[in-house]
Amino acid sequence: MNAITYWTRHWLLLAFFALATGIYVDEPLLYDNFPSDFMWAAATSAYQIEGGWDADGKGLSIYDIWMNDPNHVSDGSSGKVACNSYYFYQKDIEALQSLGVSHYRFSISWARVLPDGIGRINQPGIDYYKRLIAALKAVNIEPMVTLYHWDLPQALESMGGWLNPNIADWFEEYARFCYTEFGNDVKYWITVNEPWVIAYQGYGSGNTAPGTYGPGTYTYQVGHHIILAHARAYRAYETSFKPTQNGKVGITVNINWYDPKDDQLENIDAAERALQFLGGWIANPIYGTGDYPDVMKQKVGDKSAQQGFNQSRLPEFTAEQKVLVQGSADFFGLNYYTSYLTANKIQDISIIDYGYDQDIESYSDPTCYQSSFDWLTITPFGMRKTLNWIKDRFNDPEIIITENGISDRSGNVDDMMRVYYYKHNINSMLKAIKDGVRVTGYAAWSLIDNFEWGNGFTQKFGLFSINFETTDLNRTAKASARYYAKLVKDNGFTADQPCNNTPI
Ligand code: PNW
Repeated sequence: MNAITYWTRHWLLLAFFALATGIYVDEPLLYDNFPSDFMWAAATSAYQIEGGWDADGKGLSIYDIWMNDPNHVSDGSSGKVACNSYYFYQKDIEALQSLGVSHYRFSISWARVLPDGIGRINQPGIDYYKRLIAALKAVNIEPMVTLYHWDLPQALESMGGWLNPNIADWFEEYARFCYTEFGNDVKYWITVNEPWVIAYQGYGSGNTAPGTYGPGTYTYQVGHHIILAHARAYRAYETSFKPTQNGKVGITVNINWYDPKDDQLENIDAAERALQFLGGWIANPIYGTGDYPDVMKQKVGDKSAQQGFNQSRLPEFTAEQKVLVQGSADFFGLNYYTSYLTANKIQDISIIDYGYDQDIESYSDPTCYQSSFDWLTITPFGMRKTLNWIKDRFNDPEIIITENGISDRSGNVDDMMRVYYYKHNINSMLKAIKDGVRVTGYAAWSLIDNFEWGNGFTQKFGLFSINFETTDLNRTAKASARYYAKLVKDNGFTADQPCNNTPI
């Protein structure tokens, strides 16, 4: 039997087996390269790594307050010290250097530079980010900076936080301040990380800071204010900074993939609806029509009426706001982690909740590998599908993957599951690029094991491990760090690795 016949038969058999049993089968890897200017990165966020929670005049953020309550963290810990990057940032840079990445995605702690959110500045906080940026550039690593990764200054929360429409003014002031201080050295800005988490968890379920409850009302109002604040920060850059600084500004949206659980039309529609509620909610105003997706306007509008509201719980953009918002991004930041199966399910009308507004049910495919997080299974195929979906729905934007990664609880350095995750997700991204999706960069989440919000130090996403029992908090490379470094060095997939030169 010649090789072609062998492989054809092999794949037919595998496909038959997969269809007959419903078992998920790896797609063959594509051995090819990324564009030569592709940006490789690793990512972190301020509260999760910096520590120095009250150092040198830093103001308090909503997470400093929230994490003071040990009931809010599964291991009773907090981010007071975390990876101590406020003092140990050189250790992070050494880790980045050993990966060979061209970019580092980190976030600025708003309260570290503007302790009250607006007005008064904190020079030592500014100096910290200047030292970090200078040290990165000294070793040819470009900063990719998130302005807001959830740590709102408490002084602004005391005035209503993201529920106060004035947040658009406050955020523009903060953004202008950062462009002025750091903009000569920063070419990629991400305004807000994952509006969905802020709106639905922070001000919806109230499961995370600031812990405000309003799942069917505040959620949409906060989403609205985030979109407007983002747009103001974008326009400020466009008019006052871009001509001299020449950078790009985008926003990061978290989208997981939703497949229909079968080929029934109502379930196909349900999967698209889930994607529109999760991703389209933020992306359609900015990258699409300047307005919320039709399916959201219709579902939330109809339900609001039935529930006795005199207007939709989903706010409306004025004509002026649509102009402000539409096209307010130079790239699309995507955080992609996992995929779900979806079915249509008409939900109880008495429950006023963004989740119930969607009339869906979704669950993880039990045949996929499970991480240590219940929401995260390994579904690399969803990466390619999500990227193509974004291209098709939102006018073919430049896309930067700003997060992608997997957690375990052991933190072991022989982390085969993470190697598998990165290999197949990055390969799926490569296939999307070959499909014609304009992906220009990729950031692995995360550079180092860090403070995973309500799960404290129990969920580990790092390419580098940290023993949090020690005071030196040294960063130790895991097998995944070595795997990622090779991928970055080769700028793609080569078939030269032992045990890795077969199609699977
Ligand atoms: C991201 N989901 O949040 C955040 O940007 C990071 O700060 C965080 O450490 C990382 O994911 C890992 O959790 C997400 O439910 C939160 O699909 C929830 C989801 C996805 C991302």
